[in-house]
Amino acid sequence: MRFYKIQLLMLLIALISTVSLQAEDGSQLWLRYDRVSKEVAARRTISNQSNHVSAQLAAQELADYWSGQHVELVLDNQKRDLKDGFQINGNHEKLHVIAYQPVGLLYGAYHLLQKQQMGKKISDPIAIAEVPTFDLRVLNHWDNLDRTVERGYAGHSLWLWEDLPSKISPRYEHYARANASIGINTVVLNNVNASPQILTAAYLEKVKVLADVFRPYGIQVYLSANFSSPAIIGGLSDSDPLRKEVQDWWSLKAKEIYALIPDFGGFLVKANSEGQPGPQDYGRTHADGANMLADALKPFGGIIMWRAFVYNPTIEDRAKQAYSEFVPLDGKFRDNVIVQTKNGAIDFQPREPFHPLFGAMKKSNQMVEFQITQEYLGFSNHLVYLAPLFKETLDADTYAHGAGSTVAKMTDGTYHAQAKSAIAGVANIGEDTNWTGHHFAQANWYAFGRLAWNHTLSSSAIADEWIRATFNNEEDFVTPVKEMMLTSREAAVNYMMPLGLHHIFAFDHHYGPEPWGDIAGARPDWMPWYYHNASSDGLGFDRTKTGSNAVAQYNQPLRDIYSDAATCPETLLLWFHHLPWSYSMRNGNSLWDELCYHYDAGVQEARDFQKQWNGLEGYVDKERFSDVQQRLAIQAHDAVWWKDAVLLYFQTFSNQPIPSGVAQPIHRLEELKKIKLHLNHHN
Ligand code: GCW
Repeated sequence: MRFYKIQLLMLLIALISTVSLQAEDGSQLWLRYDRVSKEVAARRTISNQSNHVSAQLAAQELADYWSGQHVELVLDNQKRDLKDGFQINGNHEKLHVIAYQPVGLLYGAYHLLQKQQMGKKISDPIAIAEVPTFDLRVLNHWDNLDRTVERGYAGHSLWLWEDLPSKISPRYEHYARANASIGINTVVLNNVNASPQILTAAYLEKVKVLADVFRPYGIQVYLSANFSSPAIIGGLSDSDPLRKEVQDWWSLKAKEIYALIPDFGGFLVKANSEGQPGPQDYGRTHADGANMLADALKPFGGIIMWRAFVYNPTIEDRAKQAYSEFVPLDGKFRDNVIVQTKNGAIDFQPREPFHPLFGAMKKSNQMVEFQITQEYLGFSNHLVYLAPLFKETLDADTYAHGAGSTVAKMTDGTYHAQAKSAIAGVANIGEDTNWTGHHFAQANWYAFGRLAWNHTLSSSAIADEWIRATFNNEEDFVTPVKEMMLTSREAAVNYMMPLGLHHIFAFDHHYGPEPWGDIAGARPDWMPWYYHNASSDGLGFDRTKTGSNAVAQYNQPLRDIYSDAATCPETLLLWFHHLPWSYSMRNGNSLWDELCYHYDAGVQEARDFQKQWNGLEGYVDKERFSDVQQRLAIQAHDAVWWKDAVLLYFQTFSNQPIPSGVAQPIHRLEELKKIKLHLNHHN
């Protein structure tokens, strides 16, 4: 009898595991909750007094998927300090999820479901409180109205503008739910290279429909605004921000928008950057432009996110330009303007020092913009887990208010009271079935959301949650996959641009290596040589006093640390210094040899990912297993391409052999130079 029982149990386990290894297409993301049985549902109650739609959603999610104890959802209007967070109190019999805002109940519900998914026991008694570190947790979509996505690698845009407003894709709600489950509460629907058409009445009707779908999930909609909209769609003679007619146009536009979407968030603006129009077209400043829009939205509680990504082909080092333009404007922005600055001073490179503006604009609201989509990190072909990159910036010390003034604290309201603190990430989401192209790119969307909610979480803890939710809880799977994820960013830096090298990508599409790139007549600051400065006497960009002096934009002691090659972190060495090929690194290797070792290590790491993944076949459904396997092969192949291209090219300057411990190139430089990828800029 007993034997029989064990057999039955084994059969059951086998059955369950084949069921869980059923084909999966990734469409469910990390939300692979099991629906509870009728029996379980009858055993526990989910109670909710509120008729607010977000509270009801919370109750519904728990009713469908929560297999634990009784839960009571409680809105408490005394608990202002919780903001949109939640508290969970109780014991093994009953839990109370308490929130100040209805959406807090929804976040609390997802918290419980996530713990359940991870196989985590809820401690008894339990008393936790979570208050998000940033108020606005923002996705920036670079989606165009023709449904191409700038720097998007997961297919076309999710927004079916042609079908809207009458036809509503079910994916809009799936998208909102996924965001809510990780706390993302703000989305900018369209590309910062903005079509003015988005602000026409016809498009606003469509935007309203999306806002209505997102609202129950606590998500507010923003739009990217083209600064020339008054002239282009309003028929005005110009868009000068100091002209009354222009100001009135924006005020009326604001009125029109808020009549349709009462909780509309505001505008994101890319102005006087890469050819976009802006206030400087009329001799006005960024503050003039931002404040004019801020005044138009102020009566409705709207916010302007004004980008600091500005640079022109002048003789000033590109890395210095945003600081030069924005620091003189510090303190001149309205309180409903937030200056949105990319994490680094150039452009979402595999590694950059943090942007010096974060440590300099002490009297302005600031927010970080990260890039979740992998424009410079292998598109959706490479497995690169970005939480370590995000953390590197957030945890970087700006020394603006003495030691400990991290970028996170400079933007989360710790030092500068912001009406709303915020953080943004450029989305990697498209209409691909699995949303992000690479199954592991889902982890970057997830990680951005989790860090926006709590920037003190570790990359490892976030990876752990994501792997368990997205795949399974088997330790023999979770441990190696986590290790792979945690080393992947450094691996990419190694095979693409180690030791502070940057922007040596192929022109325009930014996928492969092109350190030799030079297009006659093109902007120097779009050419790789501008950044690497390779010559027979050495490599790197001198940003010390003897060079562009970009180091002066950092607070002490960073200025001194970065200025001296002996104290500059070696990870940033060639960002700040131009050094001879024979320069002696801290481990005694010459710069040239060290460069070779880094590229070689990158290749080895990419190959290790393949091996590690191959050993995990039994733990993942076939579909996702082989999709990831194929992309890892591309990644390993690309790593060799990068290594050979960069080393062979720089060797023409260093005139030194590749050290014996490093695999010799398998390509010839002349062949590599002929490779021309015709990758669509937009897709
Ligand atoms: O990195 C560059 C991208 C552009 C992008 C720009 C920006 C939206 O290559 O595609 O345009 O940054 O952030 O404005």
